[in-house]
Amino acid sequence: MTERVTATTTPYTIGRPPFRPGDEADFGGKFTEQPGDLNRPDPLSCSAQDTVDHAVGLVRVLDDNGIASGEWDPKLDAQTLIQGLEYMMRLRIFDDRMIKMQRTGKLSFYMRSFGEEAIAIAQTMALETQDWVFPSYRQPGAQFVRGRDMVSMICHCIGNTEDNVKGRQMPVHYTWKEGRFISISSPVGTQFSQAVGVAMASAYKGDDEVCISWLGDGTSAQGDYHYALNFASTFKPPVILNVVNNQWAISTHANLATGGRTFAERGLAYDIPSIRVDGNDFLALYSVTKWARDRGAAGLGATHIEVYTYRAGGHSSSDDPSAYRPKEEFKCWPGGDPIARLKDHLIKNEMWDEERDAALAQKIDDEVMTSYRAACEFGDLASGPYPPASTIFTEVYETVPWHIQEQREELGK
Ligand SMILES: Cc1ncc(C[n+]2csc(CCOP(=O)(O)OP(=O)(O)O)c2C)c(N)n1
Ligand SMILES: [Mg+2]
Repeated sequence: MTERVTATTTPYTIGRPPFRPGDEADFGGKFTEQPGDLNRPDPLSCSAQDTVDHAVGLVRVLDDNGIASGEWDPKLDAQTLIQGLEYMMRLRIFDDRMIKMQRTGKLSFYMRSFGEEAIAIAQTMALETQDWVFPSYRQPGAQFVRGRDMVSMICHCIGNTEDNVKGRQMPVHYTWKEGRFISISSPVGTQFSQAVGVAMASAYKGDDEVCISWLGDGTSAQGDYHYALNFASTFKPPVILNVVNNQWAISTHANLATGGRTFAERGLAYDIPSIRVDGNDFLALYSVTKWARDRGAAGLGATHIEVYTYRAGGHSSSDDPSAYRPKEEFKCWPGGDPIARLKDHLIKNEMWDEERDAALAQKIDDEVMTSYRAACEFGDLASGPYPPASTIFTEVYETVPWHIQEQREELGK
């Protein structure tokens, strides 16, 4: 899966998407990499050099038949696995409801985690509650793990009177201090250097706090990514830096974001242990993240992870992916569906069954509907009410600058 597809119409070769609309997408069926291919180095003595194979290979735990094996198997108990499955199902059902709200004019914009549910959920579950989460818009699921109230999340997406940021952010650009979930910024990539900086501060203070951050394949082409890696390499703070390679940055394919073989490999040049992991394998994600946390907490510095996955849905509610990729491309992704894979694993191990699964889906659906109605009581995009215009001016500056004060007076609010 690491072979690059290149265009030869230029004097040099540049990456291009493997398939375009009208092509029959085919990723070769299954991953060639198998669970057990890669060892699990001792997290407390591992160097970047020890992860050369991990940066070009693929850490997997679940095989294509839902069986877990290999040194990376985290051997989680049934309760933890079922909890993970529940969070992932909640995220998918929640996303579907939010998209319906967007299509019916109740909120303005939305971004789903479709196909990538395991990432924020398994990785946040592998952390401790005091750890700091620096997400992109594709990891809202971390909030479910940290216990955020769903009504509050929907109120934010609507930007109504109960929105905790009072409509100042785009929908899905959550911020949630209580859960140590740092504000998502619209300019992509800022979170990486913020995570490194907070991790440096935690280490300096001697706190047992690790930071985790995610950015996308496209975003990793920006300077912010390299600044963060350079500081992480130099100061060795407790931080986990994930590049989520979901193949696409809106309509630009991942092959145009790096000239290297894999995204993970770039971390080795910074002397940071770097691992490529199957992003649709809940167990592998959990295990690699726990390993990285152990390193960070022991004072051994950063871990760089490429999370290898596929963005099954559109980039956002404003995007139509059929314009740039085959419609059914995601159906042949070798990593499959992360929810179906964990469910299958649980059923094979007699920890779960179809009846319980259907009952859980129904319970979550009811919970989402009830939360949606409760949130709309505080206002929706179509009919309001909205936060007052005065909130443009409040709670941002401790001392309001004169020009902002002047604008407020001009508006008369
Ligand atoms: C600095 C900056 N440039 C461009 C954009 C517009 N934009 C938003 S998301 C995005 C694509 C990001 O793709 P990727 O990093 O792969 O993340 P994904 O959406 O796939 O999770 C772009 C170009 C932006 N928000 N900020
Ligand atoms: Mg992407």
